[in-house]
Amino acid sequence: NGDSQQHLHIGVLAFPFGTHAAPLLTLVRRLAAAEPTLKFSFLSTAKSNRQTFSGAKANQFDNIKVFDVWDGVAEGDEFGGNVHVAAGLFMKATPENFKRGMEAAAAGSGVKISCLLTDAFLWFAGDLAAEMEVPWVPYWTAGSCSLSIHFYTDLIRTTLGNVNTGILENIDKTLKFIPGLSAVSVDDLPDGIILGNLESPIAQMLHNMGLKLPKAAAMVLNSFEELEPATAKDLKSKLQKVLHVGPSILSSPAPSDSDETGCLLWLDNQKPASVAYISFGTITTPPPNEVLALAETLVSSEVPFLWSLRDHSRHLFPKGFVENTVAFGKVVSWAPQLQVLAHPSVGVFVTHCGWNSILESITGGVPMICRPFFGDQTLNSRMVQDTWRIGVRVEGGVFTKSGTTSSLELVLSQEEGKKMRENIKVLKQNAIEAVGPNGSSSENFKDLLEVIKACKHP
Ligand code: U2F
Repeated sequence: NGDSQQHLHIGVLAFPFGTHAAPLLTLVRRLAAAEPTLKFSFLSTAKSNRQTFSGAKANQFDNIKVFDVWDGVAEGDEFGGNVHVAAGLFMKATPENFKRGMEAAAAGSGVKISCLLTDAFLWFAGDLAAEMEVPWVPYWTAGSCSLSIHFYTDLIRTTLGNVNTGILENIDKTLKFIPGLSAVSVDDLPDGIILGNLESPIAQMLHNMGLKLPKAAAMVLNSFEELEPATAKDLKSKLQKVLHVGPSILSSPAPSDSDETGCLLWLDNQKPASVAYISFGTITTPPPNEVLALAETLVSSEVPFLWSLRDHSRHLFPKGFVENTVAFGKVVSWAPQLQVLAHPSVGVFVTHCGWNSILESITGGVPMICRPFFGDQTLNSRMVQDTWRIGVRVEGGVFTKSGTTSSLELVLSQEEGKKMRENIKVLKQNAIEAVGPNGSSSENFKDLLEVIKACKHP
């Protein structure tokens, strides 16, 4: 009842890198708005909290409190490593940093924590929740396809072998033995499943996560069942509860980004479905030779383009690139991507296949040219090309002038590109229906709310 709900306190543990904390907060805001009597404590590193709650995204909920936890960098140390190193240090600081944070949160509010809602990466939260005698609800910020890979890591290793035991010869290298993944082959798997370093902090983290998932009271995903029906069905049959509640961009639209760089105005002056929008997410810049090849392709093909590239990578452009392409191209250091992809002038998205980018491309109705780099991206690009048929991997796998030219031509001007647009329209419609009244994602969200409201103090 309402009275006991007033005492429900949900500990929210974020993974502070890439596009992870922001989608988790989006989910928390949606829950906090749906049930104002619930109290949420949002725990992440100081740096991540600063970014997540900056500017227009400042916390406006009385029932969400924000707590900083230690990032694992020794005090006084100047951290100069990349995001992978930072993630390793952070994981070493867990779960102690989160335990301390939760103690502070409980002491501050005078209410014990009754449920753990965490980024699924934080696999140890399953044990922590058991220790605290509260339910664990992990949130996977990507697709079911990649979640399934981590759930089945041991099965994949025993079926196909691995870099430590030797990859089995003369066998079918596809993942036909996993529902929904028949188009996926060994080469599409993230590093650390059967190839690469199986002992890296990230590989171990994801392997552990896969093993812990059966402990989750409910597994929540930012995807919709209709996109990956076989995988969704399979995971539902294996785990306690699997709730696809996305795409969150449709179910919980954020206030529009401001168009400081004039991208939308610029797009207004372009022809319908003519522009290549180029972005590789928040972590990656392609290697110098590939930036060069992509830039040279744009110069010679004169395909209108909008390229989001951080300022520190501009030196990778060929000399005079920005000036020489000003008649048909625009380079910005950050674009309001969601609105850009929803703009009718955009004809193709050249992307690294981060999950948020894929969902934004689907809801924008824009086919993709994929150049994946790490993690779930290669697998996502396989699904885009061969399961959903809403894009292609860039010819040759990396940007070369000839390969990129023909991929652009294929998507923007050929029959295949048109077919991709039609396919993506169907998925877009499915996504809209999923978050609409009685849609699968709407129903799953109600279910999630019930799971959380049913939490009891130990
Ligand atoms: C990690 O992905 P990234 O953060 O690199 O990429 P996305 O999931 O595609 O998210 C990028 C977000 O940043 C936004 C864009 C997306 O919401 O709209 N953005 C923007 O607004 N303007 C810009 O100029 C550029 C980007 C990881 F690397 C992936 O493998 C995972 O799939 C992903 C989710 O877990 O996290």
